Amino acid sequence: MAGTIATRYTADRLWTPQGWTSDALLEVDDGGMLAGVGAGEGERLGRWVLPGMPNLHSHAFQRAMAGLAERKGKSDDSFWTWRETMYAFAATIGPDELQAIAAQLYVEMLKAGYTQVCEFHYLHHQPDGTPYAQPEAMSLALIEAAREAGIALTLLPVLYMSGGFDGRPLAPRQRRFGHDVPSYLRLLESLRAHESDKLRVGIALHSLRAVPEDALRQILANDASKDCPIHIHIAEQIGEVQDCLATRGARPVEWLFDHAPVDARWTLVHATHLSDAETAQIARSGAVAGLCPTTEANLGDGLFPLADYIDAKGTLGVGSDSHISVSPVEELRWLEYGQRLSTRHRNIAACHQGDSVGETLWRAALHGGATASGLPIGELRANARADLLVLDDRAPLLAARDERSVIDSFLFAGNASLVRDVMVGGEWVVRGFVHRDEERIAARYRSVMERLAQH
Ligand code: NGQ
Ligand code: ZN
Repeated sequence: MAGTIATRYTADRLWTPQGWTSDALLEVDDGGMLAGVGAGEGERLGRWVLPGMPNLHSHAFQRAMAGLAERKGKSDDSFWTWRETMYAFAATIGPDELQAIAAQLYVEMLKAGYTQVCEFHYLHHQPDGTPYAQPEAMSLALIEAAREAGIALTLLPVLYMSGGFDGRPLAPRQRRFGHDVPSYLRLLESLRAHESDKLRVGIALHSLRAVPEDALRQILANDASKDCPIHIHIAEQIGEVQDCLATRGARPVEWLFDHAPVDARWTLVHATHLSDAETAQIARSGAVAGLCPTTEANLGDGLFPLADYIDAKGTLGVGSDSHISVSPVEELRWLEYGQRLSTRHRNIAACHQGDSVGETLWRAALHGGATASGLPIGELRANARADLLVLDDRAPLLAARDERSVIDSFLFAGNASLVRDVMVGGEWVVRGFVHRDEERIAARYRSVMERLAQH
């Protein structure tokens, strides 16, 4: 239900799904939703106003280990050796550390232009696997961090039950991730009590390695999984495809489609290694491909078949995943550059002559990210949440740019952020490049990191 109009803003140029419009009036109601978008005068926002970007994949705690896994190890370094480093780091994080790290990360996300984050959360219990006195303590730390930073959250508590495709038990370092189906459903139910316009609770299945077939069936049959976003890591590494073929006789994406009604509620995170048939199948299903190009590069995953997927009208969005980079600009830039490097061509994401690569990617990621988040975001239209970015129109890089070139310049021509102001749900969280609470949040983060470094 629409509330009372609280504020009227005017954008010199407003990004809409159809392109830029001039002198657009945005009416924001007192619940932070857009009551209407039309013509008229309000408080002037700036020259270039666009929807905030949803970040569809985050493991917040990993922000604090960014840069600590870049030294050569004793064996051949790979995704799997990185994972051991990550597990050791994860073991040091409790609720207070998680809240401090996540709040800092979320401030950085907002300043980079992300206004919603899908948190794929699996650090549930104490390091030895014993639940906290309050079993949802770690999830609550994330909810609180998002509230402090002012970013909207899709919280995806992760079901994690086994240590491999063969159903082997969790390794000691994975024990704190684990649930059985009933305790997982209890966690979901307790978290749903916190839902609001800025907090959605969905479901995450860690991977086909971690969720046995029978548990998948139970979750999908339960009412708790109806009508909410469902995310899963899939086909990120060749080794994973090989193990799935060996134990289940099918490739991961192929197996998933044979065992689950995959549709637009689903986000398939990474989906890097696909046969042509799997690429077409994901595109047809309406599921979102959750691409995390900077992490996928950092971990040596491989390249997603972008051109075929876009040709097949597939839905995609981006995430910052391990947070070695926190910027939708860099994710989209590297999504395109990976393809250019491997095909030795240019302008891969654009389909038709004259199409802009930047606009195509920004528009696609808004739509896919919104779908993955399960909330009315990603578009500045009536009944959507008022999540917007104002670009720095005084930046030299944007001098003399017009509607045809501004997004390409934003995505491909810079290093310093061009995001000047950020609004989430009608509230200003960043103004003039400064987050409303960044000093306190950074100071707390520093002291937590210094304490962790002493152990
Ligand atoms: C994760 N991250 O859960 O944090 C995973 C690694 C795994 C990425 N896949 C662990 N990027 O897949 O087992
Ligand atoms: Zn992940």
